[in-house]
Amino acid sequence: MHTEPTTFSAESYFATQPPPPTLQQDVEKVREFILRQQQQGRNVVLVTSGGTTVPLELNVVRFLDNFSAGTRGATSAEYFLKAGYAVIFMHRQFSLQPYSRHYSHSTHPFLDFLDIETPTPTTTATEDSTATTPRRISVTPNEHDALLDVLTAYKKVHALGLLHTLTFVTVDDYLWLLRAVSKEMSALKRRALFYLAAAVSDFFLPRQKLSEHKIQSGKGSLHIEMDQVPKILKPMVDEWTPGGFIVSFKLETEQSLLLPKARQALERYGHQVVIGNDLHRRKFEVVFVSKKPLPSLPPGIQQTKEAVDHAADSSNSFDEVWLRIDLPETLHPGFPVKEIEEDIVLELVKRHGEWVDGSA
Ligand code: 9Z3
Repeated sequence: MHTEPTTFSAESYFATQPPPPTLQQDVEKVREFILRQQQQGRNVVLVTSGGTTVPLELNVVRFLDNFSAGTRGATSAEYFLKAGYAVIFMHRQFSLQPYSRHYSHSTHPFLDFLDIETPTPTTTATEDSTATTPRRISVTPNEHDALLDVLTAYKKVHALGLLHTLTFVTVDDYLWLLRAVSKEMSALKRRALFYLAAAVSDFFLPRQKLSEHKIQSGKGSLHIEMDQVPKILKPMVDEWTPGGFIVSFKLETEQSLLLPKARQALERYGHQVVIGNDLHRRKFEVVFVSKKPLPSLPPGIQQTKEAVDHAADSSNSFDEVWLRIDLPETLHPGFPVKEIEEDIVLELVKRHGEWVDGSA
């Protein structure tokens, strides 16, 4: 059966698509977390991370997914915590998380660097004495210091209650959670920072068009027409969290599209920063795109029409700052010397600081 595509606005989307069952509980915990941080005068950043799925069936057997492992989000969350922010880490279930990301089961499995200490045999040892001697584990010496640093930071963040974690799986979970958390964060006004690094599907299947049961293969090929996910940045900026400093990411695979698409997003949604990244260069090169402020004038003096027109001309109205880090080609080809997220977060902390104190 062919059905016409539906164009969803944010409003019609939330009016017709059901919320995830745990939304209310999640929101209450977020509210408590924000209140605690507010009482301590902390800035709070919402970091979204990892990919969203699009289920093809209600009793879901198949779904559409994307490549994101959540490295950008998990790494950035650590640097925000280091900079004194409280972090709401909203991530795709089972994607990388701050701190534990260093010991991912696929790239750096922790069992590989734990040793079992062999008990020293004594003169009176019987055959089964080792079975009763408490066995201990230790960390391989060359991993010891790095683990100690990670563990120290992790324990401190948890003892101080600075990290709150939320999970999503589908794009619907993501949209509902994002709206609810943004509204809660509006209580923080300018102290709220949004760092939208999750890889969000552009297309989805609304509940009304989902097959209830597993799609059968009997008919040969499979044709699916998906609807466009509503653009939620506009209501986020205008209604959900006025005053918040919003940073979105723009991902492209064609380098030449990066700047035009980033500028277009800023024009359309009116938020503060778009960070453009190319899929293959994202670990060592990103571009910060933001609107140029109008030149400041003495109090009481109006902007001239020329100044406003000049800024409105898109070739004049954007600041574009590239952040790049070196690649030590000879040592580890393709692997940067440091994590680019360290520089991204440093730059954003500076810009958000200016936003909070009103100088931006
Ligand atoms: C990003 O561009 C992130 O930097 C990556 C990080 C997903 C590339 P990894 O998780 O990758 O470290 O492997 N995120 C935003 C992607 C996105 O969905 N952007 C939308 C778009 O490009 C706009 S919000 O249209």
